[in-house]
Amino acid sequence: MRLVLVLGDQLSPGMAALKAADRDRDLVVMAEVGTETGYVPHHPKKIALILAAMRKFAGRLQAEGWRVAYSRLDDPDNAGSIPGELLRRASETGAKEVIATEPGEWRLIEALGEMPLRVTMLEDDRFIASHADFDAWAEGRKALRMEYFYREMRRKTGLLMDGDRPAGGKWNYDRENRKPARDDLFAPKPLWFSPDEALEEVLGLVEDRFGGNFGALRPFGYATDPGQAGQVLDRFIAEALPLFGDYQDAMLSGNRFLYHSLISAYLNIGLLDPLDACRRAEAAWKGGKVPINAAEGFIRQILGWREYVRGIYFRGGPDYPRQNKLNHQRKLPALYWGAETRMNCLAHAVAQTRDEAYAHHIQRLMITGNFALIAGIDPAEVHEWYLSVYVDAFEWVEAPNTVGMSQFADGGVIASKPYVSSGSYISRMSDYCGGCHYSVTARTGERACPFNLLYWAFLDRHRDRFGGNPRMAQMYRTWDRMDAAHRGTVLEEAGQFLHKMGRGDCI
Ligand code: FAD
Ligand code: DLZ
Ligand code: SF4
Repeated sequence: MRLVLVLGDQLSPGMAALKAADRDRDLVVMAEVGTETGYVPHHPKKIALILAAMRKFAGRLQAEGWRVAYSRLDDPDNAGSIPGELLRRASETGAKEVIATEPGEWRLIEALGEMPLRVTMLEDDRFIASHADFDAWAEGRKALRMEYFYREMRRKTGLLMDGDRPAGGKWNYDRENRKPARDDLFAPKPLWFSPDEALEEVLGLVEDRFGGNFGALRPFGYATDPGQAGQVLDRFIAEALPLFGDYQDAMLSGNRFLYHSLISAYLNIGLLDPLDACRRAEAAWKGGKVPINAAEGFIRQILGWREYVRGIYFRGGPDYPRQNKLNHQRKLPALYWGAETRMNCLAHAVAQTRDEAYAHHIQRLMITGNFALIAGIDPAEVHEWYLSVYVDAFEWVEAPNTVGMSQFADGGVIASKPYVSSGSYISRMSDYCGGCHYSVTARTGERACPFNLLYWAFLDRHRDRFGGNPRMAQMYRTWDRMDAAHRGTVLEEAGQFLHKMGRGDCI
Protein backbone atom coordinates (compact mmCIF):
# COMPACT_ATOMS: atom_id res chain seq x y z
CA MET A 1 0.00 0.00 0.00
CA ARG A 2 1.23 3.48 -0.87
CA LEU A 3 0.17 6.94 0.28
CA VAL A 4 -1.08 9.23 -2.49
CA LEU A 5 -0.67 12.89 -1.62
CA VAL A 6 -3.19 15.42 -2.93
CA LEU A 7 -2.51 19.05 -1.97
CA GLY A 8 -5.00 21.89 -1.73
CA ASP A 9 -4.13 23.21 -5.19
CA GLN A 10 -4.16 19.76 -6.80
CA LEU A 11 -7.90 19.23 -6.96
CA SER A 12 -8.16 17.77 -10.47
CA PRO A 13 -9.42 14.23 -11.03
CA GLY A 14 -6.60 13.59 -13.52
CA MET A 15 -3.74 14.52 -11.14
CA ALA A 16 -0.54 12.65 -12.01
CA ALA A 17 -0.37 11.04 -8.53
CA LEU A 18 -3.92 9.72 -8.84
CA LYS A 19 -3.28 8.39 -12.33
CA ALA A 20 -0.26 6.49 -11.03
CA ALA A 21 -2.08 5.07 -7.99
CA ASP A 22 -4.12 1.93 -7.49
CA ARG A 23 -7.63 2.71 -6.27
CA ASP A 24 -8.02 -0.71 -4.64
CA ARG A 25 -4.72 -0.73 -2.80
CA ASP A 26 -3.48 2.81 -2.11
CA LEU A 27 -4.62 5.43 0.37
CA VAL A 28 -5.18 9.07 -0.67
CA VAL A 29 -3.90 11.55 1.94
CA MET A 30 -5.39 15.03 2.09
CA ALA A 31 -4.69 17.34 5.01
CA GLU A 32 -5.70 20.77 6.19
CA VAL A 33 -2.57 21.81 8.07
CA GLY A 34 -1.21 24.76 10.04
CA THR A 35 1.97 25.15 7.99
CA GLU A 36 -0.01 25.64 4.76
CA THR A 37 -2.69 27.86 6.26
CA GLY A 38 -0.01 29.90 8.06
CA TYR A 39 3.17 30.27 5.98
CA VAL A 40 1.93 33.75 5.08
CA PRO A 41 -1.13 35.53 6.52
CA HIS A 42 -3.45 34.37 3.73
CA HIS A 43 -6.62 36.30 2.99
CA PRO A 44 -9.49 34.50 4.80
CA LYS A 45 -11.35 34.03 1.48
CA LYS A 46 -8.32 32.17 0.07
CA ILE A 47 -8.17 29.79 3.03
CA ALA A 48 -11.93 29.21 2.89
CA LEU A 49 -11.85 28.51 -0.86
CA ILE A 50 -9.08 25.96 -0.51
CA LEU A 51 -10.48 24.14 2.51
CA ALA A 52 -14.00 24.03 1.05
CA ALA A 53 -12.77 22.82 -2.34
CA MET A 54 -10.50 20.22 -0.66
CA ARG A 55 -13.43 18.82 1.33
CA LYS A 56 -15.63 18.57 -1.75
CA PHE A 57 -12.85 16.94 -3.75
CA ALA A 58 -12.22 14.35 -1.02
CA GLY A 59 -15.96 13.54 -1.03
CA ARG A 60 -15.86 13.07 -4.78
CA LEU A 61 -12.84 10.75 -4.61
CA GLN A 62 -14.60 8.65 -1.96
CA ALA A 63 -17.71 8.46 -4.09
CA GLU A 64 -15.52 7.19 -6.93
CA GLY A 65 -14.20 4.38 -4.75
CA TRP A 66 -10.95 5.82 -3.37
CA ARG A 67 -9.98 5.36 0.26
CA VAL A 68 -9.21 8.84 1.56
CA ALA A 69 -7.54 9.75 4.87
CA TYR A 70 -8.69 13.35 5.27
CA SER A 71 -7.48 15.49 8.17
CA ARG A 72 -9.41 18.56 9.18
CA LEU A 73 -7.63 21.54 10.67
CA ASP A 74 -9.37 20.99 14.02
CA ASP A 75 -8.66 17.23 14.26
CA PRO A 76 -6.94 16.76 17.63
CA ASP A 77 -4.33 14.40 16.10
CA ASN A 78 -3.49 16.71 13.20
CA ALA A 79 0.32 16.79 12.90
CA GLY A 80 0.26 20.36 11.57
CA SER A 81 2.30 19.96 8.38
CA ILE A 82 2.17 17.97 5.15
CA PRO A 83 5.27 15.85 5.96
CA GLY A 84 3.93 15.37 9.52
CA GLU A 85 0.58 14.14 8.23
CA LEU A 86 2.24 11.76 5.76
CA LEU A 87 4.37 10.32 8.58
CA ARG A 88 1.31 9.93 10.79
CA ARG A 89 -0.57 8.05 8.06
CA ALA A 90 2.54 5.96 7.34
CA SER A 91 2.80 4.88 10.95
CA GLU A 92 -0.95 4.12 11.10
CA THR A 93 -0.87 1.97 7.97
CA GLY A 94 2.70 0.71 7.69
CA ALA A 95 3.09 2.40 4.29
CA LYS A 96 6.67 3.18 3.29
CA GLU A 97 6.09 4.89 -0.02
CA VAL A 98 4.44 8.14 -1.13
CA ILE A 99 3.28 9.11 -4.62
CA ALA A 100 3.02 12.88 -4.99
CA THR A 101 2.47 15.34 -7.79
CA GLU A 102 5.19 17.99 -7.77
CA PRO A 103 4.00 20.91 -5.58
CA GLY A 104 3.91 24.46 -6.96
CA GLU A 105 6.37 25.85 -4.40
CA TRP A 106 10.04 25.01 -3.84
CA ARG A 107 9.41 25.13 -0.09
CA LEU A 108 7.19 22.04 -0.23
CA ILE A 109 9.21 20.27 -2.90
CA GLU A 110 12.22 20.51 -0.58
CA ALA A 111 10.21 19.38 2.47
CA LEU A 112 8.92 16.30 0.63
CA GLY A 113 12.41 15.52 -0.65
CA GLU A 114 13.75 15.42 2.91
CA MET A 115 11.19 12.92 4.23
CA PRO A 116 12.30 9.57 5.67
CA LEU A 117 9.88 7.78 3.28
CA ARG A 118 10.32 6.87 -0.37
CA VAL A 119 8.68 9.79 -2.20
CA THR A 120 8.06 9.63 -5.94
CA MET A 121 7.35 13.12 -7.24
CA LEU A 122 5.59 13.13 -10.61
CA GLU A 123 5.48 16.16 -12.87
CA ASP A 124 2.27 18.15 -12.72
CA ASP A 125 0.89 17.52 -16.20
CA ARG A 126 -2.02 19.93 -15.89
CA PHE A 127 0.25 22.48 -17.56
CA ILE A 128 0.45 22.79 -21.32
CA ALA A 129 4.25 23.13 -21.34
CA SER A 130 6.24 20.51 -19.46
CA HIS A 131 9.51 21.47 -17.73
CA ALA A 132 11.31 19.81 -20.64
CA ASP A 133 9.30 21.88 -23.19
CA PHE A 134 10.18 25.11 -21.42
CA ASP A 135 13.84 24.22 -20.99
CA ALA A 136 14.12 23.21 -24.64
CA TRP A 137 12.68 26.59 -25.65
CA ALA A 138 14.81 28.57 -23.17
CA GLU A 139 18.13 26.82 -23.76
CA GLY A 140 20.69 29.01 -25.45
CA ARG A 141 18.43 32.08 -25.70
CA LYS A 142 19.88 35.42 -24.61
CA ALA A 143 16.51 36.79 -23.52
CA LEU A 144 13.47 34.77 -22.46
CA ARG A 145 10.68 36.91 -23.85
CA MET A 146 7.10 35.72 -23.33
CA GLU A 147 6.00 36.64 -26.86
CA TYR A 148 8.29 34.08 -28.53
CA PHE A 149 7.42 31.37 -26.02
CA TYR A 150 3.74 32.10 -26.67
CA ARG A 151 4.14 31.62 -30.42
CA GLU A 152 5.79 28.28 -29.74
CA MET A 153 2.77 27.31 -27.61
CA ARG A 154 0.35 28.38 -30.33
CA ARG A 155 2.18 26.11 -32.75
CA LYS A 156 2.30 23.27 -30.23
CA THR A 157 -1.44 23.37 -29.49
CA GLY A 158 -2.73 24.63 -32.85
CA LEU A 159 -4.77 27.25 -30.95
CA LEU A 160 -5.74 30.18 -33.20
CA MET A 161 -3.61 28.79 -36.01
CA ASP A 162 -4.34 28.76 -39.69
CA GLY A 163 -1.91 26.06 -40.79
CA ASP A 164 1.46 27.35 -39.68
CA ARG A 165 0.32 30.98 -39.63
CA PRO A 166 -1.51 32.86 -36.86
CA ALA A 167 -5.26 33.10 -37.41
CA GLY A 168 -6.25 36.55 -38.62
CA GLY A 169 -2.68 37.26 -39.71
CA LYS A 170 -1.24 38.55 -36.41
CA TRP A 171 0.16 36.76 -33.38
CA ASN A 172 -0.81 39.51 -30.98
CA TYR A 173 -3.63 42.07 -31.03
CA ASP A 174 -2.56 44.01 -27.95
CA ARG A 175 -2.41 47.33 -29.77
CA GLU A 176 -6.20 47.20 -30.04
CA ASN A 177 -6.58 46.39 -26.34
CA ARG A 178 -5.82 49.60 -24.49
CA LYS A 179 -9.14 51.40 -24.22
CA PRO A 180 -10.08 53.25 -21.04
CA ALA A 181 -13.56 52.33 -19.73
CA ARG A 182 -16.49 54.65 -19.02
CA ASP A 183 -19.00 54.40 -16.21
CA ASP A 184 -21.94 54.07 -18.58
CA LEU A 185 -20.63 50.89 -20.23
CA PHE A 186 -22.77 47.85 -19.67
CA ALA A 187 -20.58 45.54 -17.62
CA PRO A 188 -21.64 41.96 -16.91
CA LYS A 189 -21.86 40.77 -13.31
CA PRO A 190 -19.55 37.96 -12.24
CA LEU A 191 -21.23 34.78 -11.07
CA TRP A 192 -21.12 34.20 -7.30
CA PHE A 193 -22.55 31.28 -5.29
CA SER A 194 -24.39 31.21 -1.95
CA PRO A 195 -22.69 29.09 0.70
CA ASP A 196 -24.33 25.73 1.55
CA GLU A 197 -24.14 24.04 4.96
CA ALA A 198 -20.72 22.45 4.37
CA LEU A 199 -19.28 25.76 3.23
CA GLU A 200 -20.80 27.54 6.24
CA GLU A 201 -18.90 25.09 8.46
CA VAL A 202 -15.64 26.04 6.73
CA LEU A 203 -16.46 29.74 6.99
CA GLY A 204 -17.02 29.33 10.74
CA LEU A 205 -13.66 27.59 11.15
CA VAL A 206 -11.84 30.25 9.12
CA GLU A 207 -13.59 33.03 11.03
CA ASP A 208 -12.47 31.54 14.36
CA ARG A 209 -8.87 30.88 13.38
CA PHE A 210 -8.03 33.48 10.75
CA GLY A 211 -10.53 36.25 11.45
CA GLY A 212 -7.60 38.55 12.33
CA ASN A 213 -5.89 38.18 8.93
CA PHE A 214 -6.19 41.06 6.47
CA GLY A 215 -9.31 40.59 4.34
CA ALA A 216 -13.08 40.22 4.54
CA LEU A 217 -14.31 36.63 4.70
CA ARG A 218 -17.94 37.48 3.97
CA PRO A 219 -19.76 37.69 1.68
CA PHE A 220 -18.14 34.57 0.23
CA GLY A 221 -19.23 33.69 -3.30
CA TYR A 222 -16.34 31.82 -4.91
CA ALA A 223 -16.99 28.53 -6.74
CA THR A 224 -15.72 25.52 -4.80
CA ASP A 225 -16.11 22.68 -7.33
CA PRO A 226 -15.53 22.14 -11.06
CA GLY A 227 -19.25 22.38 -11.89
CA GLN A 228 -19.57 25.84 -10.38
CA ALA A 229 -16.23 26.99 -11.81
CA GLY A 230 -17.39 25.81 -15.26
CA GLN A 231 -20.49 28.00 -14.91
CA VAL A 232 -18.24 31.00 -14.14
CA LEU A 233 -16.25 30.31 -17.31
CA ASP A 234 -19.43 29.88 -19.39
CA ARG A 235 -20.84 33.17 -18.12
CA PHE A 236 -17.53 34.93 -18.82
CA ILE A 237 -17.33 33.62 -22.38
CA ALA A 238 -20.93 34.52 -23.16
CA GLU A 239 -21.04 37.97 -21.54
CA ALA A 240 -17.60 39.42 -20.91
CA LEU A 241 -15.15 37.86 -23.38
CA PRO A 242 -16.39 39.90 -26.38
CA LEU A 243 -15.06 43.07 -24.71
CA PHE A 244 -12.23 41.47 -22.68
CA GLY A 245 -9.56 42.68 -25.10
CA ASP A 246 -10.83 46.23 -25.47
CA TYR A 247 -10.99 46.98 -21.74
CA GLN A 248 -8.32 44.65 -20.40
CA ASP A 249 -6.21 47.51 -19.01
CA ALA A 250 -9.04 49.77 -17.82
CA MET A 251 -9.86 50.54 -14.17
CA LEU A 252 -13.10 52.00 -12.79
CA SER A 253 -13.93 52.88 -9.17
CA GLY A 254 -17.51 51.71 -9.59
CA ASN A 255 -16.70 48.36 -11.22
CA ARG A 256 -14.12 46.06 -9.70
CA PHE A 257 -14.21 43.28 -12.28
CA LEU A 258 -15.01 44.92 -15.63
CA TYR A 259 -14.59 42.29 -18.37
CA HIS A 260 -12.17 40.00 -16.53
CA SER A 261 -12.85 36.31 -16.08
CA LEU A 262 -12.06 35.77 -12.37
CA ILE A 263 -10.97 32.22 -13.14
CA SER A 264 -7.32 32.36 -12.03
CA ALA A 265 -7.95 30.69 -8.66
CA TYR A 266 -10.01 27.94 -10.30
CA LEU A 267 -7.27 27.23 -12.82
CA ASN A 268 -4.61 27.29 -10.12
CA ILE A 269 -6.30 24.87 -7.72
CA GLY A 270 -7.47 22.52 -10.46
CA LEU A 271 -11.19 23.23 -10.79
CA LEU A 272 -10.70 24.32 -14.41
CA ASP A 273 -8.34 23.04 -17.07
CA PRO A 274 -6.24 25.70 -18.85
CA LEU A 275 -6.23 24.09 -22.30
CA ASP A 276 -9.98 23.54 -22.15
CA ALA A 277 -10.54 27.21 -21.19
CA CYS A 278 -8.45 28.27 -24.21
CA ARG A 279 -10.31 25.92 -26.55
CA ARG A 280 -13.65 27.26 -25.35
CA ALA A 281 -12.54 30.83 -26.06
CA GLU A 282 -11.30 29.77 -29.49
CA ALA A 283 -14.63 28.05 -30.21
CA ALA A 284 -16.48 31.27 -29.33
CA TRP A 285 -14.33 33.13 -31.87
CA LYS A 286 -14.84 30.43 -34.51
CA GLY A 287 -18.59 30.60 -33.87
CA GLY A 288 -18.54 34.35 -34.56
CA LYS A 289 -19.45 35.26 -30.98
CA VAL A 290 -16.27 37.13 -30.04
CA PRO A 291 -13.75 39.14 -32.05
CA ILE A 292 -10.22 37.91 -32.61
CA ASN A 293 -8.59 40.57 -30.41
CA ALA A 294 -10.63 39.33 -27.44
CA ALA A 295 -10.06 35.61 -28.00
CA GLU A 296 -6.37 36.11 -28.72
CA GLY A 297 -5.89 38.42 -25.70
CA PHE A 298 -7.52 35.93 -23.33
CA ILE A 299 -5.76 32.88 -24.77
CA ARG A 300 -2.40 34.70 -24.59
CA GLN A 301 -2.85 35.25 -20.84
CA ILE A 302 -3.34 31.53 -20.20
CA LEU A 303 -1.35 29.83 -22.94
CA GLY A 304 1.37 32.47 -22.91
CA TRP A 305 1.80 34.30 -19.61
CA ARG A 306 0.58 31.62 -17.22
CA GLU A 307 2.74 28.87 -18.74
CA TYR A 308 5.70 31.20 -19.22
CA VAL A 309 5.86 32.44 -15.61
CA ARG A 310 5.73 28.86 -14.38
CA GLY A 311 8.69 28.01 -16.59
CA ILE A 312 10.63 31.00 -15.24
CA TYR A 313 9.86 30.06 -11.61
CA PHE A 314 11.09 26.49 -11.93
CA ARG A 315 14.11 27.44 -14.03
CA GLY A 316 14.99 30.16 -11.50
CA GLY A 317 15.35 27.67 -8.62
CA PRO A 318 14.47 28.04 -4.93
CA ASP A 319 16.20 31.43 -4.61
CA TYR A 320 14.21 33.07 -7.41
CA PRO A 321 11.79 34.83 -5.00
CA ARG A 322 14.61 36.24 -2.86
CA GLN A 323 16.25 38.36 -5.56
CA ASN A 324 16.67 42.11 -5.10
CA LYS A 325 18.69 43.34 -8.08
CA LEU A 326 17.67 46.98 -7.56
CA ASN A 327 18.66 46.76 -3.88
CA HIS A 328 15.37 48.20 -2.62
CA GLN A 329 15.19 48.20 1.18
CA ARG A 330 12.16 50.24 2.33
CA LYS A 331 9.42 48.68 4.41
CA LEU A 332 6.02 48.07 2.86
CA PRO A 333 3.83 50.96 4.08
CA ALA A 334 0.86 50.15 6.31
CA LEU A 335 -1.54 51.36 3.63
CA TYR A 336 -1.07 47.98 1.89
CA TRP A 337 -2.63 46.36 4.94
CA GLY A 338 -5.54 48.79 4.93
CA ALA A 339 -4.21 51.89 6.75
CA GLU A 340 -5.65 55.14 5.48
CA THR A 341 -4.08 56.72 2.39
CA ARG A 342 -4.85 59.88 0.45
CA MET A 343 -3.88 58.26 -2.84
CA ASN A 344 -7.25 57.32 -4.26
CA CYS A 345 -5.91 54.74 -6.73
CA LEU A 346 -4.14 52.82 -3.98
CA ALA A 347 -7.09 53.20 -1.60
CA HIS A 348 -9.34 51.60 -4.25
CA ALA A 349 -6.95 48.78 -5.18
CA VAL A 350 -6.33 47.87 -1.53
CA ALA A 351 -10.00 48.12 -0.46
CA GLN A 352 -10.99 45.88 -3.35
CA THR A 353 -8.23 43.42 -2.42
CA ARG A 354 -9.45 43.41 1.18
CA ASP A 355 -13.07 42.80 0.17
CA GLU A 356 -12.68 40.40 -2.75
CA ALA A 357 -9.18 38.85 -2.44
CA TYR A 358 -9.05 39.94 -6.08
CA ALA A 359 -7.67 42.76 -8.17
CA HIS A 360 -7.16 42.56 -11.89
CA HIS A 361 -3.80 42.54 -13.60
CA ILE A 362 -3.39 46.27 -14.23
CA GLN A 363 -4.37 47.13 -10.66
CA ARG A 364 -1.72 44.67 -9.42
CA LEU A 365 0.92 45.82 -11.91
CA MET A 366 0.35 49.55 -12.37
CA ILE A 367 -1.14 50.61 -9.01
CA THR A 368 0.12 48.51 -6.08
CA GLY A 369 3.15 47.11 -7.97
CA ASN A 370 4.17 50.37 -9.65
CA PHE A 371 3.99 52.30 -6.36
CA ALA A 372 6.06 49.70 -4.47
CA LEU A 373 8.69 49.78 -7.24
CA ILE A 374 9.06 53.55 -7.55
CA ALA A 375 8.99 53.92 -3.76
CA GLY A 376 11.86 51.42 -3.47
CA ILE A 377 10.14 48.82 -1.27
CA ASP A 378 12.01 45.63 -0.39
CA PRO A 379 10.73 43.09 -2.97
CA ALA A 380 10.64 40.34 -0.32
CA GLU A 381 7.96 42.34 1.52
CA VAL A 382 6.07 43.01 -1.69
CA HIS A 383 6.25 39.30 -2.55
CA GLU A 384 4.86 38.29 0.84
CA TRP A 385 2.01 40.76 0.42
CA TYR A 386 0.94 39.45 -2.99
CA LEU A 387 1.31 35.85 -1.86
CA SER A 388 -0.99 36.57 1.09
CA VAL A 389 -3.79 38.73 -0.21
CA TYR A 390 -4.97 37.21 -3.50
CA VAL A 391 -7.21 34.19 -3.76
CA ASP A 392 -5.17 32.90 -6.73
CA ALA A 393 -1.71 33.29 -5.14
CA PHE A 394 0.68 30.33 -5.27
CA GLU A 395 4.38 30.95 -5.44
CA TRP A 396 5.00 29.46 -8.91
CA VAL A 397 2.74 32.12 -10.46
CA GLU A 398 2.90 34.91 -7.90
CA ALA A 399 6.69 35.19 -7.50
CA PRO A 400 7.61 35.68 -11.18
CA ASN A 401 4.80 38.19 -11.55
CA THR A 402 5.77 40.12 -8.41
CA VAL A 403 9.52 39.73 -8.06
CA GLY A 404 10.17 39.59 -11.81
CA MET A 405 7.53 41.42 -13.81
CA SER A 406 6.40 43.96 -11.26
CA GLN A 407 9.47 44.74 -9.10
CA PHE A 408 12.25 44.09 -11.66
CA ALA A 409 14.08 42.36 -8.80
CA ASP A 410 15.32 39.59 -11.13
CA GLY A 411 17.23 42.23 -13.09
CA GLY A 412 15.16 41.91 -16.24
CA VAL A 413 14.59 38.20 -16.89
CA ILE A 414 10.86 38.73 -17.45
CA ALA A 415 10.55 42.42 -18.25
CA SER A 416 12.78 44.21 -20.73
CA LYS A 417 12.14 47.43 -18.82
CA PRO A 418 10.56 48.19 -15.46
CA TYR A 419 6.79 48.67 -15.31
CA VAL A 420 6.85 52.20 -13.89
CA SER A 421 4.60 55.10 -14.68
CA SER A 422 3.74 58.55 -13.44
CA GLY A 423 0.17 59.49 -12.55
CA SER A 424 -0.70 60.28 -16.16
CA TYR A 425 -0.97 56.59 -17.11
CA ILE A 426 -3.30 55.98 -14.16
CA SER A 427 -5.32 59.02 -15.06
CA ARG A 428 -5.69 57.83 -18.66
CA MET A 429 -6.70 54.27 -17.80
CA SER A 430 -8.96 54.91 -14.78
CA ASP A 431 -11.33 57.34 -13.12
CA TYR A 432 -9.39 57.27 -9.82
CA CYS A 433 -7.70 60.66 -10.13
CA GLY A 434 -10.95 62.64 -10.12
CA GLY A 435 -11.65 61.72 -6.49
CA CYS A 436 -8.10 62.08 -5.20
CA HIS A 437 -6.60 64.39 -2.60
CA TYR A 438 -3.61 64.82 -4.91
CA SER A 439 -3.61 66.44 -8.32
CA VAL A 440 -2.40 64.28 -11.17
CA THR A 441 -1.43 67.34 -13.21
CA ALA A 442 0.66 68.87 -10.40
CA ARG A 443 4.31 67.94 -10.77
CA THR A 444 5.57 69.56 -7.58
CA GLY A 445 4.07 71.17 -4.48
CA GLU A 446 1.79 70.08 -1.63
CA ARG A 447 -0.74 68.40 -3.91
CA ALA A 448 1.65 66.86 -6.45
CA CYS A 449 0.64 63.29 -7.29
CA PRO A 450 3.18 61.06 -5.51
CA PHE A 451 3.42 58.85 -8.60
CA ASN A 452 4.75 61.89 -10.50
CA LEU A 453 7.44 62.61 -7.91
CA LEU A 454 8.52 59.03 -7.34
CA TYR A 455 8.55 58.10 -11.01
CA TRP A 456 11.20 60.68 -11.89
CA ALA A 457 13.13 60.01 -8.70
CA PHE A 458 13.19 56.28 -9.58
CA LEU A 459 14.57 56.97 -13.06
CA ASP A 460 17.15 59.37 -11.68
CA ARG A 461 18.24 56.93 -8.94
CA HIS A 462 18.65 54.03 -11.36
CA ARG A 463 20.23 55.90 -14.25
CA ASP A 464 23.29 53.63 -14.26
CA ARG A 465 21.13 50.59 -14.88
CA PHE A 466 18.44 51.99 -17.19
CA GLY A 467 20.05 55.04 -18.84
CA GLY A 468 21.35 52.94 -21.73
CA ASN A 469 18.12 50.99 -22.31
CA PRO A 470 16.78 52.07 -25.72
CA ARG A 471 13.20 51.41 -24.57
CA MET A 472 13.69 54.03 -21.83
CA ALA A 473 15.59 56.60 -23.82
CA GLN A 474 12.51 58.78 -24.34
CA MET A 475 11.81 58.90 -20.59
CA TYR A 476 15.36 60.01 -19.83
CA ARG A 477 15.25 62.61 -22.63
CA THR A 478 12.09 64.08 -21.11
CA TRP A 479 13.69 64.18 -17.65
CA ASP A 480 16.86 65.75 -18.98
CA ARG A 481 14.91 68.44 -20.83
CA MET A 482 13.36 69.71 -17.59
CA ASP A 483 15.25 72.61 -16.11
CA ALA A 484 17.73 71.78 -13.39
CA ALA A 485 15.92 73.68 -10.64
CA HIS A 486 12.68 71.82 -11.36
CA ARG A 487 14.48 68.48 -11.31
CA GLY A 488 16.01 69.41 -7.98
CA THR A 489 12.59 70.25 -6.53
CA VAL A 490 11.12 66.95 -7.80
CA LEU A 491 13.92 64.95 -6.17
CA GLU A 492 13.70 66.88 -2.93
CA GLU A 493 9.92 66.48 -2.69
CA ALA A 494 10.15 62.79 -3.56
CA GLY A 495 12.64 62.42 -0.71
CA GLN A 496 10.32 64.25 1.68
CA PHE A 497 7.42 62.05 0.65
CA LEU A 498 9.45 58.88 1.25
CA HIS A 499 10.57 60.24 4.59
CA LYS A 500 6.94 60.78 5.63
CA MET A 501 6.07 57.30 4.40
CA GLY A 502 8.91 55.82 6.46
CA ARG A 503 7.72 57.71 9.54
CA GLY A 504 4.30 56.13 9.15
CA ASP A 505 2.42 59.36 8.31
CA CYS A 506 -0.79 59.12 6.31
CA ILE A 507 0.40 59.62 2.72
P1 FAD B 1 -8.11 37.58 -16.64
O1 FAD B 1 -7.68 38.98 -16.86
O2 FAD B 1 -9.49 37.24 -16.98
O3 FAD B 1 -7.09 36.65 -17.47
C1 FAD B 1 -7.39 35.29 -17.76
C2 FAD B 1 -6.40 34.34 -17.13
O4 FAD B 1 -5.11 34.52 -17.65
C3 FAD B 1 -6.23 34.48 -15.62
O5 FAD B 1 -7.25 33.82 -14.93
C4 FAD B 1 -4.86 33.86 -15.39
O6 FAD B 1 -4.96 32.47 -15.20
C5 FAD B 1 -4.13 34.14 -16.68
N1 FAD B 1 -3.19 35.24 -16.52
C6 FAD B 1 -3.35 36.53 -16.88
N2 FAD B 1 -2.22 37.24 -16.66
C7 FAD B 1 -1.35 36.37 -16.11
C8 FAD B 1 -0.02 36.50 -15.65
N3 FAD B 1 0.66 37.65 -15.70
N4 FAD B 1 0.56 35.41 -15.11
C9 FAD B 1 -0.08 34.22 -15.03
N5 FAD B 1 -1.34 34.06 -15.47
C10 FAD B 1 -1.96 35.11 -16.01
N6 FAD B 1 -1.96 35.46 -11.20
C11 FAD B 1 -2.22 34.37 -10.48
O7 FAD B 1 -2.90 33.46 -10.96
N7 FAD B 1 -1.75 34.23 -9.20
C12 FAD B 1 -1.00 35.21 -8.61
O8 FAD B 1 -0.60 35.06 -7.46
C13 FAD B 1 -0.71 36.38 -9.36
N8 FAD B 1 0.02 37.38 -8.81
C14 FAD B 1 0.30 38.49 -9.55
C15 FAD B 1 1.09 39.50 -8.96
C16 FAD B 1 1.40 40.63 -9.69
C17 FAD B 1 2.27 41.70 -9.08
C18 FAD B 1 0.91 40.78 -11.01
C19 FAD B 1 1.24 42.00 -11.80
C20 FAD B 1 0.12 39.80 -11.58
C21 FAD B 1 -0.18 38.64 -10.86
N9 FAD B 1 -0.97 37.60 -11.43
C22 FAD B 1 -1.22 36.48 -10.68
C23 FAD B 1 -1.41 37.66 -12.83
C24 FAD B 1 -2.79 38.28 -13.06
O9 FAD B 1 -2.86 39.53 -12.46
C25 FAD B 1 -3.92 37.39 -12.57
O10 FAD B 1 -3.78 36.10 -13.12
C26 FAD B 1 -5.28 37.93 -13.01
O11 FAD B 1 -5.44 39.24 -12.54
C27 FAD B 1 -6.39 37.05 -12.47
O12 FAD B 1 -7.64 37.59 -12.75
P2 FAD B 1 -8.62 36.99 -13.85
O13 FAD B 1 -8.79 35.54 -13.62
O14 FAD B 1 -9.84 37.84 -13.85
O15 FAD B 1 -7.75 37.19 -15.14
C1 DLZ C 1 -2.74 27.57 0.19
C2 DLZ C 1 -3.12 26.35 0.98
C3 DLZ C 1 -3.77 26.50 2.21
C4 DLZ C 1 -4.19 27.83 2.72
N1 DLZ C 1 -4.07 25.43 2.98
C5 DLZ C 1 -3.73 24.19 2.55
C6 DLZ C 1 -3.96 23.05 3.35
O1 DLZ C 1 -4.45 23.14 4.47
N2 DLZ C 1 -3.61 21.83 2.86
C7 DLZ C 1 -3.04 21.69 1.63
O2 DLZ C 1 -2.78 20.55 1.23
N3 DLZ C 1 -2.79 22.76 0.87
C8 DLZ C 1 -3.11 24.00 1.28
N4 DLZ C 1 -2.82 25.09 0.53
C9 DLZ C 1 -2.15 24.88 -0.78
C10 DLZ C 1 -0.65 24.63 -0.60
O3 DLZ C 1 -0.08 25.72 0.12
C11 DLZ C 1 -0.03 24.47 -1.97
O4 DLZ C 1 -0.26 23.17 -2.40
C12 DLZ C 1 1.44 24.71 -1.99
O5 DLZ C 1 1.70 26.05 -1.69
C13 DLZ C 1 2.06 24.36 -3.33
O6 DLZ C 1 1.55 25.15 -4.37
FE1 SF4 D 1 -3.30 57.99 -7.84
FE2 SF4 D 1 -1.99 60.28 -8.34
FE3 SF4 D 1 -4.32 59.79 -9.52
FE4 SF4 D 1 -4.22 60.31 -6.91
S1 SF4 D 1 -3.68 61.70 -8.54
S2 SF4 D 1 -5.42 58.69 -7.92
S3 SF4 D 1 -2.31 59.33 -6.34
S4 SF4 D 1 -2.44 58.64 -9.79
